[in-house]
Amino acid sequence: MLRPQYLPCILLLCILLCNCGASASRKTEASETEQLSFPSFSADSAYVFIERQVAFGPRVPNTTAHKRCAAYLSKELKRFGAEVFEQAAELKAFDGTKLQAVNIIGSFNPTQSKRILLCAHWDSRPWCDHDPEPQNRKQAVSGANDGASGVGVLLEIARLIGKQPPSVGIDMIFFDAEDYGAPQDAKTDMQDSWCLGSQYWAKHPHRNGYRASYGILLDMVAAPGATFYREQISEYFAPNIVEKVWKEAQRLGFGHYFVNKKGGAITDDHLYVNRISGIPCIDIIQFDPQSQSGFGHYWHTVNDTMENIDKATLHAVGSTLIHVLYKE
Ligand code: AHN
Ligand code: ZN
Repeated sequence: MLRPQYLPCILLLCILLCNCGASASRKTEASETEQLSFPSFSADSAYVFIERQVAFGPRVPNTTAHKRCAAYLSKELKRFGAEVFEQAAELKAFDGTKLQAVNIIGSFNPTQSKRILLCAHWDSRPWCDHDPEPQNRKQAVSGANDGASGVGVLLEIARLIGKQPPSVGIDMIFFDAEDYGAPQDAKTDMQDSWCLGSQYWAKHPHRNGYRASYGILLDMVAAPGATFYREQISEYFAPNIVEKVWKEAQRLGFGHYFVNKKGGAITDDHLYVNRISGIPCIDIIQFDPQSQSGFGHYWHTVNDTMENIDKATLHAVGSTLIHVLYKE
């Protein structure tokens, strides 16, 4: 039988239990609202954006495929409502070749002062110099993963932003001439022979005094089972952005892709955005400690094709970015 002296305790217990229930249901409501209010990233759509780029052929500067793809990328950004700048420049490659390069920039909500920069390179490498077969090494890379994947993810994000703008302004830059770097057997230290488009943009921003709160670079974001480690140049210049993105990825259940461990220090477009523009910028780049190059087995080989593009990887990267952007 219930003794009256226990009554206050039982009442207290009831109150506590009820409160727990209420906060649990509030939590579910919050995540449901989040699900409803954030657009959902379509990996199928990103896949098609990659396929279209690859269909032009290798996007090597000074080729027809390159010119046609530039027109396609500008047209898509405009279709999704961006203000588009095509920044053309003649850039000198390590071997003296003059590259007719173009950085393609799309601005969403251009009057908003809080801005985030999203970038990827859109050119492809003129040589498969890491191919195990010597006879393949003079061919250009198809660049499905190396180049087209980052741009594909960004075009899908552009499509979603066009339909439902986030509160921040977004600038997308598709950098040219990232992948014309000197092959490893070149005698001198040629670190700055890579990333020519981003070096040019950082020295000549499309708007005077351009600022963004931070930047995110995507490079090789579509290989099956890809792993993205916390890249060291990103950690040095933008540790809080690395933390924010990796934390969001873990929360969404993508911890197998976004490995919470230190990776390599990689010369990529973000280095120049950090060093020259002073905008803290991270790099989400495939890092595979098992492979010889560190960038996966298809890197700079004839196998960087659509067969090695994986929608599950695209989904992990795209969804993480959507959550980061719409929470700002
Ligand atoms: C270097 O190999 C020095 N950096 C890699 C940058 C890169 C090439 N990203 C894609 N292709
Ligand atoms: Zn490359």
